[in-house]
Amino acid sequence: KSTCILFRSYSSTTTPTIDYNTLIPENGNIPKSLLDKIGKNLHSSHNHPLNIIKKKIQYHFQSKLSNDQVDFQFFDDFHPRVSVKSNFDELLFPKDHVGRSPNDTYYFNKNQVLRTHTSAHQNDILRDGNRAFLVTGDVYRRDEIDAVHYPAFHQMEGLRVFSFPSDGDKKSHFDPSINFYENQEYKNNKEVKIVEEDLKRSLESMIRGVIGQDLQVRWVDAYFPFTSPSWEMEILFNGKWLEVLGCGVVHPEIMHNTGLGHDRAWAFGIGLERLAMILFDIPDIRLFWTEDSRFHDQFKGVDKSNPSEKGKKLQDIDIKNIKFQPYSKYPSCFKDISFWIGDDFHSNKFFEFVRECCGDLVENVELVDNFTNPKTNKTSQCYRIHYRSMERNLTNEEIDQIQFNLRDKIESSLDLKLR
Ligand code: FA5
Ligand code: MG
Repeated sequence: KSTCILFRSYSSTTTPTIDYNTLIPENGNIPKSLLDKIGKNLHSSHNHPLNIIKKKIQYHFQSKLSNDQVDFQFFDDFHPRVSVKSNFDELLFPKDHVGRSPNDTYYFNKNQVLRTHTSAHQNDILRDGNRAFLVTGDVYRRDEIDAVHYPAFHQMEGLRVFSFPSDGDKKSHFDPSINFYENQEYKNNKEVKIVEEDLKRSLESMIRGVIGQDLQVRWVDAYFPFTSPSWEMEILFNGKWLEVLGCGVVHPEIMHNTGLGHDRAWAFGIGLERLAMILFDIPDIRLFWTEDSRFHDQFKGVDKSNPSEKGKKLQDIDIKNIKFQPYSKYPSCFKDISFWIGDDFHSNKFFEFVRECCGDLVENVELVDNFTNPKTNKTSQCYRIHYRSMERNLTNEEIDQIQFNLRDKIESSLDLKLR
């Protein structure tokens, strides 16, 4: 893994020749622990750090950009159950894009998923006639387990449409014979360049407004099926470049399909946990889901607005340099588990099974050994499961019991044989 790409993202272009549809179980692949997250709406919970971040970004777009006559609409409560059409097809994901794999995405059934990103709402909102908006919501991805990865997290999507004075040519910009991901004439087009500049300027000013004026920012070329050209923004944090958002100029085919073929637009998608972790020094992504008052008390009263007064102009929230004070780091302990894997084994299924079976006490799961017997061609893997509670000391007996339960159930659920 490279140092800056901490998330497996939709910028990956690997295209194995698989029909993912055939891999989707009839009753879906969503564990109950995740279904329980739906409706928690942490991003709308007053004084929750994710709510504070959301409002700070909304405030920024509302106040800083409203002088040039754009009124950003805010959408905060779209349900995370969306169609495959919205999440992938209308965003021009190729049929064999790895993001569609049920190893990466939670499916209710062949046609409906837990949205994997807030981009899933772009097309509908554009079709409804909105020209500038922010959408915030919980998103879900099957992923590895550690301090910065959790299968449920939050994103904010931003999009803004631009019209250019027509030179009499009323043709849609979309042309199926042009490869907009590569075409240089398109990428160097004057309007596209203007949109690019506005996008980068707006996002740099937003991120500095939220994190700090002296923040160092850089742009890295990226690929997303639904934008071209595309970039990722990285910020320098504790000496390391961290990816915080993906963005780009909306693909002309999407503009065309939503009735905006003459216009251009920019769009971005930003992860809220990552920003909140930086801003408040929150060390572990699981803390966002805790109900422990020692966590929530630290953010009480930061947001002075009255949650019942909706629709009022937002005030910026002064976080007064609040830093999360860990209320004690209880010791961790680890247990190893080794098994022979079959062809159908996928590490994400294992991570998820561990999460499902052992709950949020699991802090981290790491592969510590991978061995293929040259004679039998069988592969054995050993994973180390680190346990830690955010709230209390764990006893050895308790962890033994959890690990025993895991071993007891795992063979009948996953394609593997314990060693
Ligand atoms: C997307 O999800 C695109 N929809 C972003 C986008 C929108 C591009 C509009 C262009 C136009 P990506 O998978 O890179 O891209 O995720 C975007 C951001 O979400 C990341 O930069 C990161 O901040 C956050 N993120 C992604 N995966 C995780 C994860 N597992 N845990 C926490 N945050 C994550
Ligand atoms: Mg990314």
